[in-house]
Amino acid sequence: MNLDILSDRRKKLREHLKNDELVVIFASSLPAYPHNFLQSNNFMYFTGLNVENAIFVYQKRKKKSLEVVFIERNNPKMEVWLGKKMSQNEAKKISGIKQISYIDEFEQMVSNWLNSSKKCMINLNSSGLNGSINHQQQFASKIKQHFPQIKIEDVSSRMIPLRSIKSDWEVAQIQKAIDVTAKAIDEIYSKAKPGMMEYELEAILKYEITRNGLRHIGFNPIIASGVNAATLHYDKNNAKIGKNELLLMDIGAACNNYSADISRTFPVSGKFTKRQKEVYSEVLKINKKMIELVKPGISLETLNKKTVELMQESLIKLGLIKEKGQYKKYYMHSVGHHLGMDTHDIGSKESVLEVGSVITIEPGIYIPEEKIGVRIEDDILVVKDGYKVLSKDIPKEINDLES
Ligand SMILES: [Mn+2]
Repeated sequence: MNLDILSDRRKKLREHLKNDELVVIFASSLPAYPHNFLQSNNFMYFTGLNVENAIFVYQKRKKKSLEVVFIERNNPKMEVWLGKKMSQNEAKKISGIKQISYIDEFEQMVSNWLNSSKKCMINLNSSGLNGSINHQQQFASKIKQHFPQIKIEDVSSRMIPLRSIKSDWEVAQIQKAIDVTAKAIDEIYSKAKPGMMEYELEAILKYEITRNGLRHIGFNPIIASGVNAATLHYDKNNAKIGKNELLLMDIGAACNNYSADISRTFPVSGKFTKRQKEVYSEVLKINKKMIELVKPGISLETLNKKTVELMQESLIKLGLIKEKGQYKKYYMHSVGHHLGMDTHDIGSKESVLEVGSVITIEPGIYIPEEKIGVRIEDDILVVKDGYKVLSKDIPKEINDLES
């Protein structure tokens, strides 16, 4: 990764801080076997380091800001088991951060900096009162005990203005994730047959993603046939695919922590029934109309309202509802979200789109009593004169899906 990209991000962070404010961002820990390590997005964003148990510290100072990464020391006795730890020099080279210290020095050094701070921002990653306490939450409660005068804040609010506008490099990572997902979808289109298990298609997805050079998926894939497609977060993927059923897949590879998020729905037997075609056509029409509305200055909220209007018309036309107010029975989610390092990326629902925003457009109609669930989801980049569909090459026309 280009060192200029990383140092630009840290410079931008500086613009969003007051003097002496401290930012402390913890890397992910190494998970238990299998070691499918996925770095914390905010840590990755500023350091580019794929190293576990590290900590990034930033303090805005009048002249030159403080930038330090703390990493684990190499333990020669453990080398034969786990390999060598990243060295200070390697960390310096990859991140462009000059000061690399060791984790065992963290508490003493950070105490000095806390002495001059009024506020400390941490990637708390709270998982609620019933979740386990992570390292950063332990650190936060230590600060509360030793430095009760310091205000602690979650770092997310400072990350929104930085991460919600994507650079060319970031768009290229999302595009790569989409292109690999597209290859997997092509394979699924050609190999899916009635009688197969949903997880066989999940296996094709994971095989194609790995074979094409990406090691992570963005989120648990949804491969849902028939009535399962009407369960929004279905991810059991363990049912047998019936004859004449529709299959809804909501899937995405990840490239350098940037996720694709694509939904496609198709007839596994190769032909839509008359009713399936009616429902699919309405969703496709709304998908296209909503994409055309994407442009700088429009808010996700406005897009949501417009989608509801179109849905109400379609659901009445399909004979599913009589009054507009009943639409939630068949369409109950929002039309899209920001897409980036998190599949549901940071950014509020009220946020107004800007050049460089990346969002999803994903209308859907779900009719469990007819065993039909249809969602068509594309990934859209906001550009100066409107939109660019990053997933435009993934077939969604009825003719293409039937051939
Ligand atoms: Mn989505």
